[in-house]
Amino acid sequence: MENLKKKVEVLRESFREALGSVRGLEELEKLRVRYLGRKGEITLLFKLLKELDPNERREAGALLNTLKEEVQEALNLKKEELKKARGREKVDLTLPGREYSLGGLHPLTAVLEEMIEIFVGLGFKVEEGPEIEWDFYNFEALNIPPHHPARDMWSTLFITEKMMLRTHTSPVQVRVMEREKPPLRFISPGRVYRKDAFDASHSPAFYQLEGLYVDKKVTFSDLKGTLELFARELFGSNTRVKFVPSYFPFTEPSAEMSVNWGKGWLELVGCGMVHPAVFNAVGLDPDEWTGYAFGVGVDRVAMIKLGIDDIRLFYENDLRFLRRYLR
Ligand code: FA5
Repeated sequence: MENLKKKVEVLRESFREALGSVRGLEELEKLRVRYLGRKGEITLLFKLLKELDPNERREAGALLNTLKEEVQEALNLKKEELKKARGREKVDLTLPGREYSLGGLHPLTAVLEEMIEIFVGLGFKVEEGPEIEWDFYNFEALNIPPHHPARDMWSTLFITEKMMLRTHTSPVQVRVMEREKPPLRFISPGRVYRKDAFDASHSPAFYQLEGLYVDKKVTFSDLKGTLELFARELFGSNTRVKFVPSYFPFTEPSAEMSVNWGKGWLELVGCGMVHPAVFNAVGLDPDEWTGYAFGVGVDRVAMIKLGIDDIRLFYENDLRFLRRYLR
């Protein structure tokens, strides 16, 4: 009898241990067979009952039954637990992995950054100006008084009578010259707005990159040389450019630089020598200072660079288009 009691204790202990390390339903079934199966350890103990005398048999039987029930119950509980866990963790290992996109630069941003790098390499600093601008900076200080016909060329959205969405980056010229004494050499990239048609080569919101160089004895050849160099750096050393006389109220003489892009010439840059009236507006003596200024159409540059013939592609946010130019 004592012997049997000990065996029951040992079995109870070993079962507990084994149950603790069960990881799945299959293992659990094996455990059940090992203890309660036809040849299971508990089942075999019941067979020993015969060998005991009748008095002891009762007590031993009760002992074994308790053990059997305990084990059965523990097995049932564990089974429920494992089933629940399996429901929670239904992992389909055949599913393809999830793709996380890191994103990239918009083609306009990428081209703009390349342009900035070229000018920084030539010694230009980078300045910023506001997109909502005063009439004074966008027009008046640039020698475009009220009712000047040039205002029609740059019609835009007005916020108040004196405040508007800037039509070009040239107001930054005025802001910097008001603030700092020459010599000055900077570029200023940014977004500008116009009441323009949305067609293949025009957008009502687009990007410009302004440039200003003010020093003593700056000449038109300095301007030409710099812009030609810029075009060749950007489009390759065989690039052909041409300067055509033009008119801007804030430069004199004025020109436009076009670049040949295979299918013809595209006007990319407005430029010229800083007009004396602009120097006067910012309190610089036009007899002492000279300068050149230019404004590059960033979108047009990007069109040539990427071989695109419709500016609207940049603003449609069609991922199939944008992905082709991700860098
Ligand atoms: C100007 O805006 C002058 N501020 C440029 C300038 C700066 C001249 C400094 C002299 C000295 P213009 O309006 O031509 O100029 O515009 C400059 C460039 O912007 C054009 O050559 C063209 O490449 C681009 N551009 C003009 N309008 C649009 C538009 N609607 N969509 C896209 N690009 C445009």
